[in-house]
Amino acid sequence: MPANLPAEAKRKWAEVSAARNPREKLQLMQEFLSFVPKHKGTAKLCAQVKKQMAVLRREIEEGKRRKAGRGGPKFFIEKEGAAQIAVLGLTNVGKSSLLAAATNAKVEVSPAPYTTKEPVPGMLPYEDIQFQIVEAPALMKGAADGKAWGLQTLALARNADGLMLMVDLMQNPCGQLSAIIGELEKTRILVSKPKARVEIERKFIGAGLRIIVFGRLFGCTFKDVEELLKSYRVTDAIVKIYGEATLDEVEDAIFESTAYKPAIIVANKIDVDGAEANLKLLEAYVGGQLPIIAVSCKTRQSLEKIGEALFKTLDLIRVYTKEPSEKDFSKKPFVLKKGSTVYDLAKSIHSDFSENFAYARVWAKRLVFSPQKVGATFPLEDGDIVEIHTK
Ligand SMILES: Nc1nc2c(ncn2[C@@H]2O[C@H](COP(=O)(O)OP(=O)(O)OP(=O)(O)O)[C@@H](O)[C@H]2O)c(=O)[nH]1
Ligand SMILES: [Mg+2]
Repeated sequence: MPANLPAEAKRKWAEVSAARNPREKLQLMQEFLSFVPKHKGTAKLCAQVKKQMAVLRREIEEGKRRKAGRGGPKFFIEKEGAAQIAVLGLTNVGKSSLLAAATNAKVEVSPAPYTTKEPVPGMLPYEDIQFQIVEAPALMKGAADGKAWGLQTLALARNADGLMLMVDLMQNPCGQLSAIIGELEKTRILVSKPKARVEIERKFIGAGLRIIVFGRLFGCTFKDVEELLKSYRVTDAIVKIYGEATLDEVEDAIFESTAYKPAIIVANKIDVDGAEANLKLLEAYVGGQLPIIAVSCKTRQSLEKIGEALFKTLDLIRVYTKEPSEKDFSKKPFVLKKGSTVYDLAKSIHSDFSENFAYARVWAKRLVFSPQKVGATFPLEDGDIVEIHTK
């Protein structure tokens, strides 16, 4: 990634980021590319932007088809529940069977390849929460290069909160997994935690720029980061830097190019002969890098393990709220990221709530006495009960 684009290119990218309409975005990306000098240092960036443009073009095409009443697949699925999980796999691995067996979705299961042609959502219950599981149309080699609906499936994966990589234990599961991960990597979606992570949350104009370094900057100073962001007109945002980040990685985040998605592997068809041996091969291949759940959608073996694996891998916690005037806490928890504070909870309940926050009372097993009066920065854990008091 180059750290030396001309000023007009950087300005143009600021316009791309601000554009909400796909047509306008596409046009601005085209203009952006015309300002980028073509050499080795910018080749990766150009390829990435062109891929984003290809996805936009398809989106526009689909929109037109739908307006014309000709239907066509709908690739965007509104998020629901604790998190949206995209189910990715080659054809016939049993993605629809999983939705049929573990969720409320109505799907078509068939031995014919490429049966599912548009994403199908279903809710998978886990204790007192639900995950939204979305079957993505099958991946194939070449998906990232635009084969069939590959780019849309990958865009769906990029938008999801987590991934389920599904393989068939009747076939060579290692080859399938490496094909899926290969296509993901080509569109710069990572399933293993990168050493550094940079999140840019854009804010309304006038909000100002806040940079929070949780980890450490590598080979650059805080001021370098600030200047780079400003040169791209990222002036109203909260930028969080985790791990050991270089200036290149900050620039990557500006282009929204590298995304990390927590993932679990679901190895299906454990009921068939030879599946156990294939599972051993898969375990050796993965080497503990990602959790593997061996299941059978046919016999329903171990399907109940999926919810817990997702909950753990996505680093989630459940927090129960209580009205000051009421005796009982709500049975429906708020689902937050591990490491969230009372302030994050207040914000997710209502933006007003965080502004008028006075103090909270927390009931938790780990506290010596409950409830305890706490401030906004109090770190929450799974199972905590919180009562928020406003000014
Ligand atoms: N033995 C066995 N067969 C299974 C299992 N799960 C799915 N199948 C079979 O595998 C075939 C494909 O299943 P689907 O659920 O349609 O697969 P898919 O991944 O959704 O496939 P496409 O949408 O076409 O890409 C069907 O014939 C299923 O009956 C399982 O756990 N065990
Ligand atoms: Mg299917």
